[in-house]
Amino acid sequence: MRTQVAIIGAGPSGLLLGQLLHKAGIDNIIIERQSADYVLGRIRAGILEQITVDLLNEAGVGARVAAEGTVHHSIELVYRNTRHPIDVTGLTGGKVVTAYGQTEVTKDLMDARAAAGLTTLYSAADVSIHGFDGSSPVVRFRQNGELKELACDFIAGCDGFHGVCRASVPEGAITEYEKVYPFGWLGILADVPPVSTHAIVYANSERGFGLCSMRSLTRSRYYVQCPIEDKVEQWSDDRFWDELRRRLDPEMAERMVTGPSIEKSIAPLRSFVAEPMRFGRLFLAGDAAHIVPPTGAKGLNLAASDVKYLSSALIEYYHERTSAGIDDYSRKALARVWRAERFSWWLTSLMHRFPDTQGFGQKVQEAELEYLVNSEAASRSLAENYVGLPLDFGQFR
Ligand code: RFL
Ligand code: PHB
Repeated sequence: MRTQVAIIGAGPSGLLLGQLLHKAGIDNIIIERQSADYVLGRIRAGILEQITVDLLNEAGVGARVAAEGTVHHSIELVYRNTRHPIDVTGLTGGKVVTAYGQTEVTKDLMDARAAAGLTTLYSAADVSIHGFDGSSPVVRFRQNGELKELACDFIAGCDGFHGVCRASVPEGAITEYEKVYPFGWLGILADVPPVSTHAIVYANSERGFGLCSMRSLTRSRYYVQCPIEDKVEQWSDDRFWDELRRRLDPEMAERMVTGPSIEKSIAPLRSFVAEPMRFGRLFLAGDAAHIVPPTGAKGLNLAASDVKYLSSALIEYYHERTSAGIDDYSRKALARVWRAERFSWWLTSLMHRFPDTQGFGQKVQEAELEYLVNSEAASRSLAENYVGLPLDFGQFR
């Protein structure tokens, strides 16, 4: 088998890259470890920056997000059990974010890929990558017990944090920066109307962080900060609803509709960046290269911006026969990655209870929140990061 770009991983990064390259006439094959159903069953992100929605349009899959996504013009911050709206659209000259689940993004991209007759090899075992430091990279894997080989010009490592691509780079050629947070998020999905349909609610409380999000007008996604060692079995639905209510303002707590959960999981929180994002003919994109804590809703959006930079660079390579774009990919992508890392770390630090921040820490957080909601400059800084900094931000200054 041979293709121009071998893409490892059929998450949002890999699928979006495949679609953008196909639109530009560049041949690609995706190799995915899991089955398509397994990939679609993972409940993850829910908030899309306009840049991400624009890319979905560019990839030809923007119709359903336009019809079914919910546009948000603000966010709500809760502290001392009082709610404070931040007018994100007013503070950013008209920008918005869209509530639309990662599962739906993945489904739209998978459907478009199938409709275009493009190859995705699911349930591929023992995937390994070779020769990316030379001119003839190869991907080897096993499917239905049979050993297969895919020759290509380039490999795109879109295989997430635990993937094989970053791990295949020789030690010493990569620098990793990491911060692990001393708590997790317990998330539930429930078929109840969201308590807030016009804005995501972020709550700082003495009992820990709480978040109210949505997947549709009839499906809610809620989270509470929990000890990292907790197990899902320790959290009955009743315990979850009771805890979330206690972290919100009384009016919202009263109004919240509860019901049985249809998914419940605990996710660890981590900040991580691997530098650089290119090694010869291997490029890393999305979670394969970096992780943010979910507080800023940046993970999926960063995956999308990496893919925008990478697809443009590869298109330039094939159409104009210049390597300038691919040579600059890592620098460009990392500049945006670090801005989102900073924002996600800051919002995580501001909104959570840390084991070592007792009374003083809580007071300082409240003082900063007070400043944030009362200072236009501070609110604007939050808003411009939340909607997503421009793709060329700071590149030309
Ligand atoms: P993904 O989605 O992890 O996809 C990688 C794909 O690669 C496959 N794979 C392999 N394939 C072949 N060979 C191998 N050796 C392979 N190893 C792995 C995997 O099966 C998978 O299909 O990475 P991608 O595409 O870069 O997308 C990134 C996003 O998924 C991620 O950033 C976000 O979901 C992060 N994230 C959130 N981001 C947000 O913007 N807002 C959120 O609210 C939010 N919530 C979350 C999240 C991530 C979570 N995780 C990781 C558990 C909540 C959770 C719980
Ligand atoms: C989600 O909908 O899952 C979500 C929304 C906003 C966040 C994190 C997660 O900041």
